[in-house]
Amino acid sequence: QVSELSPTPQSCVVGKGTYPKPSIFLFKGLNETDTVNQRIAKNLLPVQEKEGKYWKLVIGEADDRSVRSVRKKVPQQSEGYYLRVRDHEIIIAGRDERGTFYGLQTLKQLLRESTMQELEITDYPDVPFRGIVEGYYGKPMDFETHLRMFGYYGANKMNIYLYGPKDDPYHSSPHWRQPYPEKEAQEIREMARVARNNGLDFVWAIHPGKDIHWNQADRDSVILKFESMYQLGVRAFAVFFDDISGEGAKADKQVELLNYINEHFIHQKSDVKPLIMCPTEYNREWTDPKNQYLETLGSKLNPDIAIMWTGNSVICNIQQEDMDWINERIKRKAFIWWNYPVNDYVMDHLLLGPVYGNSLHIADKMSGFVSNPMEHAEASKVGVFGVADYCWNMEAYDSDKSWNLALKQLMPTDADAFKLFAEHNADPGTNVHHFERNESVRIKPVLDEFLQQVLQQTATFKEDEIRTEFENIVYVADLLMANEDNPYLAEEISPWYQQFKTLGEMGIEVMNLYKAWQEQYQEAFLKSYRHLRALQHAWYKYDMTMNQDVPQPGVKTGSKVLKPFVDKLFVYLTDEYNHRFQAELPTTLNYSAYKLESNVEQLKNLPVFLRNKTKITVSPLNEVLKWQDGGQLTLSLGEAVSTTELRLDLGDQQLDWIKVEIQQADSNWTEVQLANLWESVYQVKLEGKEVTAFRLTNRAGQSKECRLKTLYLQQAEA
Ligand code: LOG
Repeated sequence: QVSELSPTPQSCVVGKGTYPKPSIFLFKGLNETDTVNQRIAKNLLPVQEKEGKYWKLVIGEADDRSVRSVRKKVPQQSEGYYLRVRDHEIIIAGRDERGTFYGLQTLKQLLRESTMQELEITDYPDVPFRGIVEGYYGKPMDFETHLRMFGYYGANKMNIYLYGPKDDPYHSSPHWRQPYPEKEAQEIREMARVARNNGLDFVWAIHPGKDIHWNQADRDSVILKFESMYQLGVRAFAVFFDDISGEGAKADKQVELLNYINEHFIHQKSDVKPLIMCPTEYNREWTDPKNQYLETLGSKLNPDIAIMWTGNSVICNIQQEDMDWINERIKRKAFIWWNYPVNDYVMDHLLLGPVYGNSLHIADKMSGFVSNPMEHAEASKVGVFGVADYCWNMEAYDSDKSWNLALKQLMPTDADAFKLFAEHNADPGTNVHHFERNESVRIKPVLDEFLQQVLQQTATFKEDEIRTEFENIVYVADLLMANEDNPYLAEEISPWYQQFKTLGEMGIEVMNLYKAWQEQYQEAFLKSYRHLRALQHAWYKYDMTMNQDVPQPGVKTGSKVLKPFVDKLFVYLTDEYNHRFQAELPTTLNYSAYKLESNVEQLKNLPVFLRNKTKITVSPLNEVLKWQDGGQLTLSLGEAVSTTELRLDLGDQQLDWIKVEIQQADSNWTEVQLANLWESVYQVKLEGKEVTAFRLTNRAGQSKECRLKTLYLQQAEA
């Protein structure tokens, strides 16, 4: 029972006594804690159940009279608490009010059980700031979702939430200088209030670096904006300089501004938390020793300003030596911005696997650790739960245990079903960050072995196990689609359930195909073949029509292990069949025939999609693109495609430095002309030309910094 507490307490000693769960509390010391804690305490038990013997609930902070008897047991660490359950008496003594708040959260979890266990918990967090940075590209969470999430973050003992969605125009350009319109302002006021009631520091971040001027007017702009946020009840602030280039990216200028804000705003208010900043070189891969960017921050930035850091690259796992490397440079403990489970670079995938990979021995090397979620708030709870557990008691963190608990809480009535789904929806697929997650871990060795046996034409053993896996997938997908535990979750991810079902059906059918092949039963083979073709078509259609309004459109599931297995087996068996019976059954899959090649580091692994069946689209890049002189991107189409236009937006209004060439059936390259449509949007008119490939080259004679916002080739209507 107690093993299900999360985050895992530092110490929990269970005694012998077991008691029926309390139905009435008699409070002691209630008015010695703060109003938030009072409200939580009063709501612990439903009001209607007022029958039976009462339990005494004693609450207070270390120095309060009410908890005098256990004063020495309260941990010294801030936000720590001591909780004791004995026969009909519960004591919660916090080191401070936040500590008491956490004691109450633990009690809430204990009250979910059917009985009360005698126990003593001594508990405190390892990492000082633990929480969320809503810092992704894409649709910011809506107002109600924010309020709901704050409850979840607080219940998992996170204590900080940074508001910085890239696509909020009042957080970043164009409107960072202006105050929010009335409606949004009132929403932020309410968000700050609800965050506080859930034990969270609500940090409002500004992202001014795209067009800031390093002068007094813009120093005032930042302070005025902060002041307007202060008026709305915001008491913590951050300045983000990520994903910018040019003038805004200069370390000494950033330092000057930040120290100024610190002195003239943060320090002027007695109730505002220390400032947090996100640097432009926020990961090691992007640091250029020549610039001495980090060293400048380290030596000149006021030591009470926290500096964020994503690790060795944008999305990665963090080890001890990585922490030492950055801390040495910035002369303080880095504040980790962990880009997981965010999926703004692979929006067709869900990241639902366990939280793992970071060292369990780095708690004392960081000042904070915050997770950047997916825009799917509910689905992100899987990752958030793990992060909260990891940050609280790092050395004791058990990623699988934590993951199981998270899944169970998210979908209590179908926890096993949800787990099977999550197992097969973990990896982001091919991506520019080279970030990978384990997927389909349980079944992968079985599939690998089976496939090998088939290919080597030796006896196969595990067909039943594999078939059962796919049958379970179909079964589970139906359960998930009907499940009503969490309507928000269903709203976010139901397209993936549907696609998961199709994948299960394909799996079953490919096993039928195998069986027919083995038994040399031609008619059955053809029947399975036709069904597989139909399922492949359904998959493709779904991928082409659902979730289209995002940078990486479509719906992918099981893309690391299951889908490749099904495809490989299908192609192999059909080829064999064709060979033996001189048949010509097509084996073409909906694999993209498009091939992107580049010698520009950041462009190498970019996914390419067909959007709405007509636009051959290169996935945009979130971060600043550094394109070296002569650097090239080539997209081959695999066949001649009749096209009407090529569209290009590199965030640059003067695109004279890009050479665009197309290749036609004669395989010669011809240069074509870019015409400006508006702002930084450019077009090449192709007027029905049959194109087999196109390429872009930087001919500036120097390296260029730009953004890859839009790049697609429009096909002519068939
Ligand atoms: C952005 C962030 C984005 C994330 C993942 C930081 C500091 N900035 O590449 O807004 O959600 O990566 O795509 C980032 O991570 N840029």
